[in-house]
Amino acid sequence: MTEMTAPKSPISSKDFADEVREQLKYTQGVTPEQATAADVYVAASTAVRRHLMDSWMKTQQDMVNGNTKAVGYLSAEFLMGRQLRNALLNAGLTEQFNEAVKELGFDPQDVVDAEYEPGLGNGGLGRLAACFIDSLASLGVPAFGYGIQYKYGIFRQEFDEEGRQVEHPDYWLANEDPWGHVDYGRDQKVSFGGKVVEEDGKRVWQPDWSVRAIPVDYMVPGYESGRVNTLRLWQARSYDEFDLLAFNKSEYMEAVEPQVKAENISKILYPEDSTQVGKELRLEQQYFFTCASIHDAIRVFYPGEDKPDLTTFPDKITFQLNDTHPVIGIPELMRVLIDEYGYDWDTAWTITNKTFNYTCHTLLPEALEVWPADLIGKLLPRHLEIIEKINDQFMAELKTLTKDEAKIERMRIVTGGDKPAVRMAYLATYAGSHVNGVAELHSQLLKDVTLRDFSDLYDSKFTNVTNGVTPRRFVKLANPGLSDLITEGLGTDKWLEDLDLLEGLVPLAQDDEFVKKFAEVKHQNKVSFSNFAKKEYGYDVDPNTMFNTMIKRLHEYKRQSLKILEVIAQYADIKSGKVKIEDVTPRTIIFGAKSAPGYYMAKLTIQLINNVARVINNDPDIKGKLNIIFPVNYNIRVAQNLIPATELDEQISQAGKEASGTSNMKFALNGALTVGTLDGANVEIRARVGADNFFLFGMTVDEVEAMYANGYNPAKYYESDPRLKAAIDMVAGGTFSNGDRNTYAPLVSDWLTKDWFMTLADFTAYHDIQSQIETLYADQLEWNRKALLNTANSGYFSSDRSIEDYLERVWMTGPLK
Ligand code: 26Q
Repeated sequence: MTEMTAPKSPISSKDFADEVREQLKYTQGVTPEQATAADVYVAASTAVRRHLMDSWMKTQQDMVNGNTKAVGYLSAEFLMGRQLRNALLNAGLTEQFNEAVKELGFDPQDVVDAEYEPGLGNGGLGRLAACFIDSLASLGVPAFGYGIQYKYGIFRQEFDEEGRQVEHPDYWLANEDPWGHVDYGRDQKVSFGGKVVEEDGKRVWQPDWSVRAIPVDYMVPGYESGRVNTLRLWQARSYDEFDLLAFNKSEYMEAVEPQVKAENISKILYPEDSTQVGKELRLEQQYFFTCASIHDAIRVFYPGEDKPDLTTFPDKITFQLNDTHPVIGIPELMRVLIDEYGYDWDTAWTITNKTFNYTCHTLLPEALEVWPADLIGKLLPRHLEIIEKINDQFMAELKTLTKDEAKIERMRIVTGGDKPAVRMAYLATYAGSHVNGVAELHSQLLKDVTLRDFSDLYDSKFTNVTNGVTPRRFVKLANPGLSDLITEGLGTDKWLEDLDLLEGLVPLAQDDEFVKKFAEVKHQNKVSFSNFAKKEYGYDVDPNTMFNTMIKRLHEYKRQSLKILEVIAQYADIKSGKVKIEDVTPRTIIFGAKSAPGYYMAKLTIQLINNVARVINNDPDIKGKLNIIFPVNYNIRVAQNLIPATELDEQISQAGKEASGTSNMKFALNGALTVGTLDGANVEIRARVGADNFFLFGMTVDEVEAMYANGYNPAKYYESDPRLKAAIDMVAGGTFSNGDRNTYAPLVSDWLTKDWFMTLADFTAYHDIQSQIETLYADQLEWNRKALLNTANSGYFSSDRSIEDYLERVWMTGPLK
C-alpha cells in the first residue's frame, strides 16, 4: 500500500482568507468589497481545490505506479449533493473557511448556500454511488468513478394549484461550477451505427457517426486519508462544428444537425427509476460513457504504449457495474480486445470475465433491462454480433452443465422468437466474475427467484454486499450536534473512520443524563428544521410535535398510499368523534418524493397527499394536532436537514420489493426509530438495533407469496376494517377533491380491485402498531433511550464497511489499511 500524506492541513485561517482574496481577484475579477456570496463561494471552492491538488496528483501517480488493483465504478448516476462543505471537512479546512469568510464579511452559511446542488441521479442507486466513492477515497482505495455529466439532472419539482407534480428542467450548470475540471486533452471518440464488413477474415466495424467524449473531472477527497480520487463524468460534444459540405444558405439548419444529435447524448438524465424506457437515446448514453471509460482506463494504465499487454488489465482495474446500465461495456471490452488489439476470442473472454462484476439493485421484473436486438444492431452492430457469440458460447456451456432443456431455454441471453431481445442482467451474470445483491434478503431472493437458474449452476458467483451510507456527509455534516455528543460520549472522533466504534455508546443508553443530552440534540435539530421549513417553504412547523417522515421516490411498492390512508383514517376517527382530539399525539408528518413524469398512479398519489395536507391542516377541528407537509423538490440538501430532525421513519414497502433502502440506514444512525416491514435492509437494521427498538409490522415475503398464490382480494379488507373503509370512502367521496368523485377514482378503483402491493392487507397491522408508537412516545426518556440504541448499533451501515466487503468478496484486492 502506498504511504499517505499528512492528513491535517496546516494552514491558518488568515492565510486561507488571503487565498480566497487572491481567487476573488484572479478568478472572479472582483474586490472583496464588490464580491457577492456567490463570488466567495467560487473563490473558496477554488482555494480548497488548490489545497487538494498535490494529493490528487500524487494519488493518480500512485494508482498507475503502485501494484494495488484499482476500482472503476461504472454508474449512469452519481447523486453527489453539494460539494463545498464536504471538501472542507475531508481536507481539514472547515474552521479556516468559517473564520476566513467571516473576516471577509460574509456568513459562511450564505456562501455554502450559493452552491447549486447537482442532481445527477434519481435516488438510491445514484446516492449509493456517491457514498461509495467517498468511502473508496477515505479507505485509500485507488478508484475512479465513471459516469455522465448530464446537462440537465433530475427535474426540479413544482406543485400546481391542484397539488399536482409539474416537472421543470434542472439547468444546474447555469452558474460557474468550480469543482468540475474539463480536460479537453483526454477526450475519447465514441462511434455508432454503420455496418460490419469482412476484411482479411476479420470482422471490421465501419460506424457512420461519432461523438467526442470529453472528461469533466471532479476531485473525490477521502476523509483525512490524504487521498483524492477522481470522479470522471463524460460530456458529449460534436466533432464537426459545421458540416461544411452542407453549409450553404438553404441548408444551414441541417448543417448543425449532427452537432445537435451528438450533444443530445449527455443532455438529460432519464427520470424513470423502475421501469424500462427502451429508448434509443438511453442506449446511446449507456454506450457513450462505458466506451469512453474503458478506453480511458487503458490509456491511464498503459500510458504511451502502442501494444500494451492487456492480459494484465484485470490486475490493474476491476469494473463494478452499477446495475445493468453499464453492461454494454462487456461486449465493448471484448470488441476492443479483439478488433483493436488483436486478441483471440478466448483470451479476450478471460480478460473480460475477470474484469467485470455486477451489482443488481432491484427485484421488480419490469425494472430489468431488456434491449431489442434490432435496436442494438442498428446502433452497435459489432456489439450485437459479439453478444450473439457470447450467447452461443453460453448455450454450449449450459449443455455441458445440465440436461434440462427448458432451463437452458429460460437462460438465453438473447431471447428466441421473431423479436429477439438482449437481457442485460443475464449477460452481466454470465460474463462477469461476481454478482451481488444489496442487502441479505435481496441477495437471497436474487438467488431464489430473479436469477434462480443462474444460481443453480453458478452458485459461487453469487454474493451479498449490504449497502451503506457515508457517515461524513450523513452524520458529521448533517448532524453536527449529534456528532459532538458522540465524540463526547466516546472520548474520540475516530468513529468517523471506524463507525463500529459507535457501539461504545451502548452503555450510555443506561445513563439518563446522557440520554437527556441526546434528546436535547434531537430537539435542537427539530428547531433547526422548523426554521429551515419556514425559510424555504413558508411552513409553520411546531418543534414540539413528533416528526414523522417518509422520504423516497414515489412508487406503488414503497406504499406511500399506506401512510396517507392511515393519516386519513385517523382524521376520519377525529371527525366522527371516535377519537377525542385531546388523545391525539401531535405529529408533523413530512413527505418528500418525486415521481417519474409518466407514472400516472404515482403522480395521482402526490396529488392526493398534497390535498390531504390542505384539508387536514386547515380543519379547525384538528386544532393543529396533525400537520402534514410535503416540501417540494426533495433532494440531498433537504435530506441533510430533515433526517437529523426525524423521530419516526417510515420504511413500509411490501416485503420482498425494496432491494435495500439506504435512507433507513441514515435515519437509524441519526437516532430515529423505524416503523417498517421485513424488507430490504430493514431486516438487518432490526437485527442490529434490537427488535425492542424497531416497530415491525406487516406480512413477510412468504406470506406475501402465499397470498398472491391463493388469489388476493383487496375488497375483503375494505369490508372488514371499518377504519380502512372510512378512509377510502373519504377519498372516493371527494373530501380531498372539493367534492369531485372522479379525481381519485383511478386510485380508489386500483385499491379495491387490484392493489398489487397489498396495501390493504397490511393496513390493520399498520394501524395497530401506531398505538405502540404513541405509548412509547409519551415516555420521552424511554423513546430517546431506544433512539440512542439505534445510533449506537448502526455502525455496520457505514459505506466504509460496504467497500471493505466488496474488497474482500468481489474485488479481491486484499485488505488495504
Ligand atoms: C433504467 C433504464 C432506463 C432508464 C432508467 C433506468 C433506471 C434508472 C435508475 C433504473 C433504475 C434506477 C434506479 C434504481 C434505484 O435507485 N434502486 C435502488 O437502489 C438502492 C441502492 O442499492 C436500493 O437501496 C433501493 O432499494 C433500490 O430501489
